[in-house]
Amino acid sequence: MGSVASVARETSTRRSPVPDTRRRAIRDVQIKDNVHAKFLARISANALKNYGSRLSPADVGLTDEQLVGIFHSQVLSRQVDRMACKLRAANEGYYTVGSSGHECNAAFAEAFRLSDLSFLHYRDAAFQIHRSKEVAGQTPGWDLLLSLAASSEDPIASGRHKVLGSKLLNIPPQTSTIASHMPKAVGAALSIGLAKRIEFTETNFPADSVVICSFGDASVNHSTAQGAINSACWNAFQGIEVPIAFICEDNGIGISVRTPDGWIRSQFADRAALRYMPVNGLDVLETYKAAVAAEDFVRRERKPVFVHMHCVRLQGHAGTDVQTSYRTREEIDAIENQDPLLHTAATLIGNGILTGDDVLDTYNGVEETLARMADEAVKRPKLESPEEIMEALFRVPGKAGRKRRCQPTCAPRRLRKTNCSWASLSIWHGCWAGA
Ligand SMILES: Cc1ncc(C[n+]2csc(CCOP(=O)(O)OP(=O)(O)O)c2C)c(N)n1
Ligand SMILES: [Mg+2]
Repeated sequence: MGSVASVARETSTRRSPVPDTRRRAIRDVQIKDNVHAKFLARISANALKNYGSRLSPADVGLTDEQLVGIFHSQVLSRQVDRMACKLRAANEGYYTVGSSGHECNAAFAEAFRLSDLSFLHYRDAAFQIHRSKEVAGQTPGWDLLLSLAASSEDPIASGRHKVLGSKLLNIPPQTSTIASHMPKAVGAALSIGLAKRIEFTETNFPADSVVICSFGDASVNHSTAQGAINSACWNAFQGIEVPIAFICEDNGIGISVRTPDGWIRSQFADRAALRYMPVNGLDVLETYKAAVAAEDFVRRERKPVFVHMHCVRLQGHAGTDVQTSYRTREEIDAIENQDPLLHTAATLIGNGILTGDDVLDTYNGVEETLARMADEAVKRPKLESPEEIMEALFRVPGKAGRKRRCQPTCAPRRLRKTNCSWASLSIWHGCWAGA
């Protein structure tokens, strides 16, 4: 145990890691980034022979503008990941688990409704960014930077952890504890039908809402995931409404442990009361097509669907991960060559929607803007004391001028008599996220 003085020193270092006078502009921070270098080189040289979709936007019912919008969300997500690494290198950021390689999940945000509660995998920044475009005044890039910099102004965790989430976007915040969100998601899906059965109308969600629940291929092995999926199937099997879209983002690995080839398919392709839909999650048009089919099925049938989205994990588990300790350089190179952003860019260029220069302008422009924002985000206030950290968790109603609108026990008496879990009913009631 350190002395009081050393603890105080450590605490003050944590509060203000980089004095203002020694701050470097984030844009000047250099990081090793092969994926970025390959993206720039291939777009600049128009070396896109191996990239792009066999489909056109019209084939899947997307306008050119919609596809450009999805690409922009993918680019912003990618550049946030790059900024996270730069912030870490400058000792200004505290989290580098990114979304690179998973960016086609933006297609699910396009296909589903804003009012569909979405319990997201921690690699779903592109989904959140894309959904944010449906609500005026959203600032997803700024919010994510505040979260990375652990600022108390981060709107979802107030500087406690980097999490995705937004009450306005109907994305309940998640911890990084794998699969922990899945029982909540199933509970929320069950509560949609339950609310109708008991004529519970105190909700802002439409009666035909569905729930989205995404997760990784290794997370599926967690007992929490197994229990959640089993529970969804068990209920659906006997005709109970469980409108949930499970999206398994299969990048073939969990930290450094490989998922055996065919494992996910073997577990979920032929399961009672679960519709299985595999998709190439590197191809944004294929992904959108599958997302539309899944959305249509789950909304109409009110039964669970399992979308198996094959993707890659670029840049390791986190920016600090040394992939070479468990993968050969050849493997890493082959994975980097499957960058979904290159596929989307090639699709846009191949369909005459954007030129290579347009793509580079978007990519570089987003980076430039984010870097300027990052310089400001690191200066925003941080939590200063244990009391501040705990304050939001144990806030006394009415104290500090901010009343909690809902407590776990606030549900009407008739709901307390049901078997439905409190957590899912309070989610359905709309009182999560400290509202
Ligand atoms: C309950 C729990 N156990 C272990 C971990 C450590 N952990 C973090 S991510 C991860 C692997 C997740 O892999 P996957 O589900 O495939 O998602 P990916 O990171 O590949 O997208 C593990 C084991 C954790 N966060 N929570
Ligand atoms: Mg994985």
